[in-house]
Amino acid sequence: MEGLVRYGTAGAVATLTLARPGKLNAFTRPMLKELREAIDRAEADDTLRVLVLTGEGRAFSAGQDLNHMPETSAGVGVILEEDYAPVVTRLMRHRLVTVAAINGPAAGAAANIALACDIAVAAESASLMQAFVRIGLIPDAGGTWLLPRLVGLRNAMALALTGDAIPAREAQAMGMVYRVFPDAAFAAEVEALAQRLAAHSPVACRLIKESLRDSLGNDLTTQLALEARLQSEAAGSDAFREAVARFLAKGR
Ligand code: LHQ
Repeated sequence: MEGLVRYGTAGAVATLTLARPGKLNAFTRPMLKELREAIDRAEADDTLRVLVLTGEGRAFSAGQDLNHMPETSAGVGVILEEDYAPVVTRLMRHRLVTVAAINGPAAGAAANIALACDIAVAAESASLMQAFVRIGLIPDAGGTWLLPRLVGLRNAMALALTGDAIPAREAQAMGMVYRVFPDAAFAAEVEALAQRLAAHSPVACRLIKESLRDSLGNDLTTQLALEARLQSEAAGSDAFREAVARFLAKGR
């Protein structure tokens, strides 16, 4: 470990902090390896419920470090498949509820890694940028798959073709970000949100994630059947039984 991604826990919340602040947390291969390992470490820890991904210093991340580009164009495809795709797929399929805490600019692949988390929140001064077109590239790290689904084809096209930096409030209006918090309160708000999520039934959270992710490839009939199956499982959980008992005990 070179300490390019910090790993911390507080109760059932793991926080992964991209930690190359002098380089705006831009990604290198060793850093992506550390990120993958940290994501796996959180997945394997049964005491955890929530994973928060954030950046140290003034940026979330500037995306791929342009000083550490592969020497050949074929090499670009290799690092996308070997370094970026495993991060995106691990985040999208993670056992924990994943929260991107976008503390500052999130550019290129970093924006799309943030979007791959279950929930994204942003500091008021943060921004998201599909920077790729500015350097003659297409969105990667899952961007071409995620963007049309999150913001619709019309916005996805505009984001990708302009490369505009989208301020947090506009990103929220577009559907890329759930909540925007004042900069001064950001860390505390993220912590409060994470702890609140961590208190929810892990069974329900797992099944919510599975049902919503799977819906993207399902028709309505398939999805209704999936809901029936997964809801039966949720209804068999202690969390459901206890919540109903509490409700009835109040005499309502
Ligand atoms: C940087 C970077 C950076 C190195 C700022 N690299 N130094 C994956 C795999 C393989 C191939 C290709 O693609 C990909 C996916 C990608 O992620 S491609 C997209 C890569 N990212 C970008 O193109 C974003 C470039 N950066 C920016 O647009 C801005 O720097 C942002 C919006 C991140 C921040 O803007 P500011 O707050 O105004 O900061 P700045 O521009 O002044 O940057 C500060 C320093 O950081 C500066 O260096 P200096 O020595 O002048 O202080 C930048 O050169 C350096 N830096 N991004 N990606």
